[in-house]
Amino acid sequence: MRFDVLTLFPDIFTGYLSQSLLNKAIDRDLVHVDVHDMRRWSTDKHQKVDDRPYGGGPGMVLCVKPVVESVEDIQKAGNTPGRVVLLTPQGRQLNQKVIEELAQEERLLLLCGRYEGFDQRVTDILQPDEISIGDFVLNGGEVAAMVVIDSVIRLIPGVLGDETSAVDDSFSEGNRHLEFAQYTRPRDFRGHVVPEVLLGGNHEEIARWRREQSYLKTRERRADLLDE
Ligand code: 6GU
Repeated sequence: MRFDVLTLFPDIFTGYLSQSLLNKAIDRDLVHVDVHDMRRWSTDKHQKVDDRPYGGGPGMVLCVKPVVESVEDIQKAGNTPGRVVLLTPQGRQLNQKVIEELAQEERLLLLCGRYEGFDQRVTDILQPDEISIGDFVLNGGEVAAMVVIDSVIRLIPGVLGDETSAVDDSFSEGNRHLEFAQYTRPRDFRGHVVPEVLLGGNHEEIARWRREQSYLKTRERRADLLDE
């Protein structure tokens, strides 16, 4: 799967992209990520890509020209045009279902906003899939773009070591419960002991205990998931 990220702050992505899981996926050609600095499409001598809003008001608005032209050029540079995703607090809210939908794509273009947002004509012309990661405000779409990449790549076959591990994830299709508690050595840490059932080796009993723990935790913390 190929991701093209369009941002004014490409350096934000370097640390994230070099983390081992993603790096391995990139080395094995399962994932390809290109980060593009939108300033490259500025025709201004100071590489300006934003301007004051018509009608007045605080802040700056990202200009239509560099944004639309960068998307057009980047689309042309690949084999197939990608689905354009615009990260904005005004978008539909991201959840695992949306992630599963995005993971079906061959290519995604992730447009990261900054400042007070984009000129409306960016949306009118590109008709992107507008996505928000929740009801809170970030300084820009970069962290949200990393959230999208991070959760989408888990679903690409071969990216995770164990192929089944994403299937069991909370919120995945057919799985609407929180995960049961896990323990590893030591058995006793300052008097906090591992539940006896996990030490016995009775797999049926362990599975039953985990299902029950998972249900109880979901009922206590996220009863809304059980209603769905
Ligand atoms: Cl995608 N962008 C910004 N700037 N703020 C957000 C967001 C995105 N999702 C939630 N808040």
